[in-house]
Amino acid sequence: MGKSITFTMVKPPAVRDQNFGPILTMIKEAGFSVKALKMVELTKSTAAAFYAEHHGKAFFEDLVNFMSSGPIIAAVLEKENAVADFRQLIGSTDPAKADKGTVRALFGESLQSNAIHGSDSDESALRESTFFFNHFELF
Ligand code: FUP
Repeated sequence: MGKSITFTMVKPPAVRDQNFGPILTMIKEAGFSVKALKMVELTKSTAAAFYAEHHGKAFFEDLVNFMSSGPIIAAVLEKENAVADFRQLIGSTDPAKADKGTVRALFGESLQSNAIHGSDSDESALRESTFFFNHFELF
């Protein structure tokens, strides 16, 4: 099987608490390579556009405020079976339910503050990667 990509964001509290280093080490040790990387702060409207699929849900406004509350680190990662393998590495959305040793179990604080994002499909991975990175920023 050929290599594919996934998109990730380390969320504001995990960036603020300097957890990016250990998280990146876990990503490297799981066999992913970095195709693009940057630290940026989302505006509310940018966060709302990124999470458009959740528009109208009860948690949407809190999610938008949370994701624009400080800088995030965005990256595009490459590996065989990238989307599924990355979701296994980060664990369930709720850190309390995430498998031991996963990124969310280790660094997540709550369902909302769950340390990291991972794309849920190849289509999402492409959409999310090009949302954040242009042609000249993808290697
Ligand atoms: P995931 O694919 O695991 O990142 O989770 P979802 O796409 O279902 O949700 C996106 C983000 O919305 C989660 F990371 C956290 C937040 N969320 C809530 O705050 N409350 C919920 O009930 C569900 C999701």
